[in-house]
Amino acid sequence: MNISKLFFALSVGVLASCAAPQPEAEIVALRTAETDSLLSFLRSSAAEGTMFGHHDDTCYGYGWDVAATPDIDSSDVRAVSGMWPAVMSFDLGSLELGREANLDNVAFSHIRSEAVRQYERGGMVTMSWHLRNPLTGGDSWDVSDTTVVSSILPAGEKHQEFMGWVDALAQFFASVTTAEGVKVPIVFRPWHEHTGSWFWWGQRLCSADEYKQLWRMTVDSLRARGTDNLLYAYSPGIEPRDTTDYLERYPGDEYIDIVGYDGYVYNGDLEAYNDYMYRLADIATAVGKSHDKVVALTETGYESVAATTFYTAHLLPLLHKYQMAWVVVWRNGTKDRPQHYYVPYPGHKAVDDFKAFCNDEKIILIR
Ligand code: BMA
Repeated sequence: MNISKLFFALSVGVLASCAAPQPEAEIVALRTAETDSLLSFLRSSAAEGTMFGHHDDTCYGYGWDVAATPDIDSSDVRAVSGMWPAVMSFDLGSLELGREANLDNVAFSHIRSEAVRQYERGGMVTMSWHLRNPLTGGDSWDVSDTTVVSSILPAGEKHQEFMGWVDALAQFFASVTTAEGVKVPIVFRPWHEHTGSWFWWGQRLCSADEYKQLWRMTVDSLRARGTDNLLYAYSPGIEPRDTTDYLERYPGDEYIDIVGYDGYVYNGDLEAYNDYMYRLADIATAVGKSHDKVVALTETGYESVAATTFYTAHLLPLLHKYQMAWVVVWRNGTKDRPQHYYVPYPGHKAVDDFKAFCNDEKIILIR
């Protein structure tokens, strides 16, 4: 499906908007007119189709890397399908350290310019945050200490340092602007996959109450710094058995705009994949309905696209059954991990299947 018709509504919103008056010194859920337009668009577009997204799509891929060849303008999705992903996903990990490039060696200046390009071509931008562990100095996956979340909450020893990290985020989000000065709307997806225990903010690493406080503090602090171009996505893993599990750590309706989930094929077990992916789709859909939120499939994929029919025989039927605003598959990270890619590259055995998926009437990319 061509995105242009669906995005007509969004563009009209963008063109019709002008600088919204901003109340002073009040922490309320401020949103730019463009960010509001994106939310309205997402609330109706899921009934028409699902936008296809790819993490780090225009940063590197099979046999190319902007970090090594700055002038290269490529995309594995485009090389195979002839279209741009409707959603570009990026990660902000290491921004908090003041680094120039993120944990996967993508320059923040590149993320900024690619986010603007994506907005200008009528697409959506989402960002995750694989930030460092502020207490141990390790990475997001350092789960050696169970007091990290409490250490950054207001009474904790690392609170002030973490507020500096939020300053860096706020400055970056404000800097993602077009030449005309429009801030690009971004779906921010922090503290993800928290129902598993592989990140320091995970299930066994903090209490439900601490996790909720973490979210609220993050969002309130961004709002207090004037950040007004974000929507917020909640994305647990596949662990929840029902809506009660799913909502155990939900920070509240005023902090969340999109409910989703992250789930991958593990150990080649597609039967199990279908099982939990449909279960979580049922749960997220029910929560979306009862809490009046947009539903999305915030991360998925099969590493190395190891089954040639993964896209049309497994992912597509799911997206036909449920109304998901978008789906993001993870990065083509072959530059540092040869098997770690989720979109077939030119010559790969799953190319035909992927093309059929992209050309399906329910799947939205940008021509
Ligand atoms: C993970 C893997 C890591 C990467 C991180 C952030 O799932 O792809 O290699 O550093 O996402 O992109």
